[in-house]
Amino acid sequence: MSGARPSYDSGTALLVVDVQNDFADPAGSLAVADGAAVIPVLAAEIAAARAAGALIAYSQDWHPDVTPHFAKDGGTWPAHCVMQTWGAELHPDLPVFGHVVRKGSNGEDGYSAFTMRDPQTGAMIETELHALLRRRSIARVVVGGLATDYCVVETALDAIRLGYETCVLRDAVRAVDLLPGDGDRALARLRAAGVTLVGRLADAGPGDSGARQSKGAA
Ligand code: VGL
Ligand code: ZN
Repeated sequence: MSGARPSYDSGTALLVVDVQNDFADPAGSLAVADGAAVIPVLAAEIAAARAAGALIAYSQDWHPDVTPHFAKDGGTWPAHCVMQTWGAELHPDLPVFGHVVRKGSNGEDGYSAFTMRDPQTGAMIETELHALLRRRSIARVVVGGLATDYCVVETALDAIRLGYETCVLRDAVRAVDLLPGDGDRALARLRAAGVTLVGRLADAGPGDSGARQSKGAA
């Protein structure tokens, strides 16, 4: 699976990570710079995946009002993706054809669509995603969404750790970049772990015009 576009078949799953209003809409509480730009790219991938009979799964960050994930409760983040609120909804422009996997509903912490951490015991808990992919005999996963340096990187690292051939769509991810360069460092971690990066757009920073760059696909 290399080159500018992944190929889809019934053994491949497209994982659309956290394309929710709080991340993708500029008015969201944890808005990712240029986050909505992933939507048309993902829409094309979703269409290609559907046409080829691939599985499509969407993850949704789905937090209670009070969770150690939020700064006000001892964690890192402003409140975001609180279940049953506008911010937690998948972005209205995202075509949704497939399973939605919610994570964090019981106050678990973490970023991956595959695993969550119990804040009391520190134990890792699986979401239903791995079982779903196994049930469908999925061997390869293609990942895009938000944000590169949190949920995308952790989801893709879990995928390769679980034995899936894993590729990340560079044109369909954007980073939080709490520290400048976090998104690029996440891509480097992915490459080092054996994840294939496809597409050509570098992780666009605020000063980037959004023009395609020819840094070359990894
Ligand atoms: C995410 C920060 C906090 C993400 C989720 O989806 O990347 N980032 N919760
Ligand atoms: Zn979150």
